[in-house]
Amino acid sequence: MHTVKALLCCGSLLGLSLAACPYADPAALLKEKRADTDAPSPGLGQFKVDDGKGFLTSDVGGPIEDQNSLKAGIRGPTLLEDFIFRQKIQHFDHERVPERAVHARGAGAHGTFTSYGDFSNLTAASFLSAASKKTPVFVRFSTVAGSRGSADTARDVHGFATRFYTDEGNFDIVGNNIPVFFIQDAIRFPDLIHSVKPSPDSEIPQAATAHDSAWDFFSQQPSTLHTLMWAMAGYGIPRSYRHMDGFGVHTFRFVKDDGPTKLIKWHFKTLQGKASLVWEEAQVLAGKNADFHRQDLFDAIASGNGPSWELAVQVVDEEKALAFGFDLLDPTKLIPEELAPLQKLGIMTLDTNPTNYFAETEQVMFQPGHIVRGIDFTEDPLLQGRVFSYLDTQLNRHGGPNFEQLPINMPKAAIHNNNRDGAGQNFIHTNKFPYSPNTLNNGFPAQANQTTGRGFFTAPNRPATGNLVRALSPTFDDHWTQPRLFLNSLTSVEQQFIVNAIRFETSHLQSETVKQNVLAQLNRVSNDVAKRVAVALGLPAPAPDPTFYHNNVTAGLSIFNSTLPKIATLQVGVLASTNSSSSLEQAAALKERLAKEGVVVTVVGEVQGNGIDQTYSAADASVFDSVVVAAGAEGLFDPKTAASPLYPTGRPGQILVDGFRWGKPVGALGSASAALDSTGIPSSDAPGVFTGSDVEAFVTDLEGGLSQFKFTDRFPLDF
Ligand code: HDE
Repeated sequence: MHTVKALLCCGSLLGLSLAACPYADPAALLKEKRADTDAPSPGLGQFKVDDGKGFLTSDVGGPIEDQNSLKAGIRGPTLLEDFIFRQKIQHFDHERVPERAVHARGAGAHGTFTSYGDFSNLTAASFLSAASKKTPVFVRFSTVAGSRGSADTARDVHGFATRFYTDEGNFDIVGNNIPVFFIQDAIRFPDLIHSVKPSPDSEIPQAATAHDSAWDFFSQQPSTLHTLMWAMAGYGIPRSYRHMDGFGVHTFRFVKDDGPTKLIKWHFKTLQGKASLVWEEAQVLAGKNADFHRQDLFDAIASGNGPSWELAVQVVDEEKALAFGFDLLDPTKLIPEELAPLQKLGIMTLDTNPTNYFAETEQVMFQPGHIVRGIDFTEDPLLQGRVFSYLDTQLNRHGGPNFEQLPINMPKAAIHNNNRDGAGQNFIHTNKFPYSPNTLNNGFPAQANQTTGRGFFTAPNRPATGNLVRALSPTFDDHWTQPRLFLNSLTSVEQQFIVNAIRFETSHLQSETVKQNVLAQLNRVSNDVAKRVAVALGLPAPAPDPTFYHNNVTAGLSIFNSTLPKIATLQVGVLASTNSSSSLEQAAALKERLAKEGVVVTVVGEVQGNGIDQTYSAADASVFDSVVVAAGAEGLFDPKTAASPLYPTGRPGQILVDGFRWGKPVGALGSASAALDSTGIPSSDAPGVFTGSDVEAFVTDLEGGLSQFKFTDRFPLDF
C-alpha cells in the first residue's frame, strides 16, 4: 500500500527522484514523528518566570530602577527620553486582550485523562488506544452571558471546555453542562446572544436573562425551550463547577482506522455527584462571594481534592440517525440513555491550578475544529458554524494567527508545516523551502494521511448530496416533546424550582406581548407550568394545547433525587462564641473530626483569634453547605441578648435560618439546641436538622446530611 502511494504521489510520474519522496520509507518517517512526539513533554515549566531573585530589568534585559520617572529638575516635567517609564506604561496600557464575546467569565485547571482501555474497536483516536494511557488536559469552566468580572453564580448555561494534549495533536471538546443547545443553526447565534446580553442603551442587566429581549427571543424561537428548561432548573445554578456534568452537545463521529464510523455524543460524568444551589442563595452569593465557583475549584485542587469525571460516549449506528423520532443532527435533542447507554472510556482528574490566570486561563483558545485522527464532525448545522467561529474569534482576541504558539495552546505533539510569519511568530524556522510539494527540502514536511503517517482523515463514508437550500430540515421541527420529557423526569420540587425561576424571570418583563408569547410557548410544553406562571403574571390560565403532551420519562436528569458520592471539600460553618470557651473547644473538635473526611470547617465568632476563622460581620450561610451551632454559643441567638455592635443585629440567627431555608443540613450540639428554638427551626424529627451531645454521633448524622445535600421538603409546592 505504501509503495503504491509512494509511486503515485511522489513524482515518479513527474520525473522526480524517489529518494526525495517522503513516502519512500514510511516506517522511518513514522519513527521520526514518534521520536518527536515521544520526547518528554515540554509542559509549561520552560515558560515559567521565577522573579524570586535577580535585579529588576527592562523588557530587553538591562537592570533598571523604576520607582520614579526621569524629570528635568526635581519638580520639572517628565522626559520623553525616559524609555523605562514608556516601556512600563505602554505594557500596562496593552495588558488586556478582548474578553470572550461569550463565556468571558471562567476558571480553569490542569489535569490528566487516563483511558480505561483500547477502544480501537470504536475510534482510531490515539488517546483512547490503550488501557492506562495518560493524556494531559486543561479544562476551562465558564458562564455564558456575563462579562469577565460578573458573578459566578448568575443563572446561566455553564461552559465545560476540555483540551486533550494528545500525542497526535490537540483535541478540544468545547461543551456545556447542559446536553442541548438553544438554536439549531449557527447563523442564529448572534441573535440569541444579542437578545440575552444587556440592553444596548443602558448595558443593563449584567449576566441575566430576566429581561424582555431574552424572553422575546425565547418565545419567538421555540427551539430554545428545551435548553431554557434545563437552565431554569438546577443546571443553571450548580453548586460548583465540580458538581456538574459536561456534554459535547452535538453528535460527532468516531472513525476507525480502516474507515467505518459511528455517531457519538460525549458525556463527562461528575464523580463528585451533581448538586445545585437554590436561587435565593445563588443571588446572595453573587454579592457575598462573586468568585464562589472559581474559589471552590482552586481551593479543592490546592487541598489535594481535585475533581474527577468519567468520559463516556453514547454510540449510535449511522443508519439510526433518524430512528429515535428526532434527528441526531439536531443539537436541541438529547438521546435518552435508555436508547443508547453510556460507554465509559476513561477518567479525567484535575489536580493542578494555573500558575498565572492570564497566561493560561485567559489565553487558552479552544476550538471545536481542534479534532484528531479517529474523530470527525457531523453535518449538525450548529457545529458546522462553530468550526468557523472559534478560529475567527481567536484571531480577533490574539490579533494574529500565531495564538497556537502560546504555551497553553501549544500541542505536545511536534509541529511541522509551512505556515509562516505573522504577528508574534515565536518559531525560528530553518527550512528555506516552506512550500509543498518540494524537492529542495527532500519533500518535507511529508504529507500524512489515512494510510501514511497516521494522518487525520475525514471519515470516508460521509454522504453529501442535494440542492443548495437555505432552510432547516423538517426533521428539526419538533421543539416541544423533549422539554416535556425533561420536566416529566424531574421531582416535583425540581419542577417547582423551574416554575419559580420562570416566575422570577418573567416578573421582570415589561412587554405584555412577550408575556403572552411566553405563556403560549410554555403551554405547548405543559399546561400545568403555563398555568402556574400565568397566576404569578396575573394573566388568565391558557387552555391546554395537548399536541405535544406525553407522559414519557427518562433516567438520570434529576439533580436532587440522589446523594453525593463524596463529601470531601464541602463547607460547614460552625457558629461559636468568643465568650464561650467550651463552644470554641467544640468547634475545634468538629473541625478536626470533619477534616478526616476532607470536609472544611469555618469557625465563626464575634472577633478574630482563638481559632475563629471568620467573624459574624462577614459570615453568611450562602458560602456554607451546612450550618452548625456549637454548645455555649446559644446566647447569640436569643433576641433578648443577641445585639452586638460587632455585627448587624440578629446576624448569627440569620445565618442559621438561611441555612435551613436554603435546604442545607443544620444542627446544634448539646445546649445549642436552644438556638434552634430561638430561631423557630424545628428541632426534633425534622429531616436534615441534627441535635445531640455526642460529637461522634452528631458527625455521623451530619455526614449523612451533607451527602443528602439539600432537604427539599422545606420548599413549599404550589399544589
Ligand atoms: Fe460557543 N463560542 N458558540 N458554544 N462556546 C465561544 O469562542 C459560538 C456553542 C462554548 O472556555 C467563543 O473562544 C457560536 C455551543 C464554550 O474558552 C465564540 C455558536 C456550545 C465556550 C463562540 C456557539 C458552546 C464558547 C467565544 C453557535 C456547547 C468557552 C470565545 C454556532 C456545545 C470556551 C471563544 C472557553 C466560546 C461561538 C454555540 C460552548 C464566539 C457561533 C452549542 C464552553 O467563538
